[in-house]
Amino acid sequence: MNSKVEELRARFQSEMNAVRDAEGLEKLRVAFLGKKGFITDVMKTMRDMDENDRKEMGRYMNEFKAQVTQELAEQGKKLQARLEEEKLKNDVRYDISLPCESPLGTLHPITIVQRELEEIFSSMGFAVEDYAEVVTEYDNFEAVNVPKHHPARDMQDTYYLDNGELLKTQTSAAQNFILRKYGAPCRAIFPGRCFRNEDVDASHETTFFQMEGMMVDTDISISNLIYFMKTMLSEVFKKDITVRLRPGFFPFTEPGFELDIQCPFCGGKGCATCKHGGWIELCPCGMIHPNVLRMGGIDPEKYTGFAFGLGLTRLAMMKFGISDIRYLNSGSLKALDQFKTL
Ligand code: FA5
Repeated sequence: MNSKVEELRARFQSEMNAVRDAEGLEKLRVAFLGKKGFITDVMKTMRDMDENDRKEMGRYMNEFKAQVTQELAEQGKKLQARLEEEKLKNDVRYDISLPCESPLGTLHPITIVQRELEEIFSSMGFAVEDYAEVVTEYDNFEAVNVPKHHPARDMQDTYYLDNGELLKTQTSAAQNFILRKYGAPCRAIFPGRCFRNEDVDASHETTFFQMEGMMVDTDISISNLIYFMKTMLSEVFKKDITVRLRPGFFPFTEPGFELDIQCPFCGGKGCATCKHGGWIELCPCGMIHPNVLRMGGIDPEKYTGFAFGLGLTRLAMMKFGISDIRYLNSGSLKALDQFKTL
């Protein structure tokens, strides 16, 4: 009797050793545990046995059945684990042992200059602020003394949303927010992306960056403005920079200026970068208009301040000798890859 079970056990072991996959394992299960399997067959023959033999055989068969069930389950787990291992091995995404061949990225030239400026101004006690790209008409125009129908709006046509908000045309759109946030005295810079409905050419984009700065305190004068501009530009170009102010009109300044720098490339002698004039127009600025201070909750009788709106994109172009603004938004790695070492 026992020999019958041992024969089955040996057969099971030999077939189990030959199993290579889940399909083979399932076939083995059906062959031994299925309704028409070997174990059922033997069980059926037990009906004709006398009681003692039937009991003995029943015990053997129950033990064998338990053994078969357990070994099938264990082998199932092993096969599953092997399958997953194979899958991982063949899946290159998970092969962390492969050498990394993707080239390292680099900071965008504008980001490089922006971070440099943030460091320079932080060291002079300025807070670095951020502001939204979608702003209200009030922020962008009214709060900086450009009422509805003012002709200055024509120069800054932009993209309007259905709800009346717009993509900001100038970082000056954050002036009111900054004045209200800090009150007086305050020193802050706020770089940001600006948008204008512009004919695109080598020096004009529809999307570009500016960096605005403001300083408000008692007795702030144009000398303070010149000092900070000169210090900042000398740091950026790593040499002493000569600046000059020309009158410029901005409704939010009184007086307003265009700040030019003596060309840092030819020292003012004239070259292609300064279009042979020796000077480069770089940074509109001025003393903050009393109306703007008032709208920002600051008493213009007590406080004065300066503001500037540096063309960050143009400064980055100048610093890195980039001849066409369109490279900067192009996503062209050929153009942008050169700044890897900076
Ligand atoms: C202004 O935007 C004023 N808000 C600046 C200002 C701030 C003046 C505070 C006084 C006080 P303007 O439109 O000139 O000014 O733009 C400032 C700078 O942004 C320009 O000198 C230029 O460098 C840059 N800029 C303007 N339009 C574009 C454009 N389409 N593409 C690239 N850069 C631009």
